[in-house]
Amino acid sequence: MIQRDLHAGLNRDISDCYLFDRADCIQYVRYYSKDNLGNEEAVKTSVQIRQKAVTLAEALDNAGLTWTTGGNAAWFGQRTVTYDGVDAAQSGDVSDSQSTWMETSVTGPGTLTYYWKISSESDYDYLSFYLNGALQSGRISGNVDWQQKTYELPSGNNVLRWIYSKDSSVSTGSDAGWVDQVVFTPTDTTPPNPPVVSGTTPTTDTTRLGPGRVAVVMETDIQISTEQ
Ligand SMILES: [Ca+2]
Ligand SMILES: [Ca+2]
Ligand SMILES: [Ca+2]
Repeated sequence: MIQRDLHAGLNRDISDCYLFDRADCIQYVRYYSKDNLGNEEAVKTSVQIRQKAVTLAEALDNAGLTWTTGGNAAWFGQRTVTYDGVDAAQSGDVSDSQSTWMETSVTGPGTLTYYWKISSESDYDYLSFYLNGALQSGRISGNVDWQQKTYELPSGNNVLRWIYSKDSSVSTGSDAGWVDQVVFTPTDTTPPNPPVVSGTTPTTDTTRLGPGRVAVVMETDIQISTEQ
């Protein structure tokens, strides 16, 4: 005799997540039951709305930059804690004595700005910014709401790295750091065009002042302009 147990052996068949709008996608989930002979039967289909994954480039609003992430966990894009109301990068989930970083590089000179925020154990678990391998002053810990940072970057390649790092014990708050709106504005180093000098060929005017005397007048118009 076939006995059907709707709970034992219930398994799921999950479809692709079909794009629903910019942030969400729809996924179909079909549930099966299995009888005592091993036959499966679909018992329920449901629809779930899921958030589409956010890339780091999307989250940090700078598609022109290439982002890498590593350490004991990966930074990721999310839409829950943001400065711009849309998306931001969040540090990966790490344990005591671990760290997680994300990195990109830009060609200077230029101005770098970004926003960051942290919720961590104050004075022990930090969100830090490294420029070309050097820790920059003003790392944050504890509960610091969104604040903007600005750096003047030297010429050449600049490696930008954000690290969330924990000491050997205690986690408080959300135990995470966030970064949003990374903007790099290169300094315009193109030399200005040299001034253009234009004018008429000098003319002479010879006037007799009297017997044997001549005054020579030379005239020209000169315009100096700078083409932008
Ligand atoms: Ca974005
Ligand atoms: Ca963003
Ligand atoms: Ca700690």
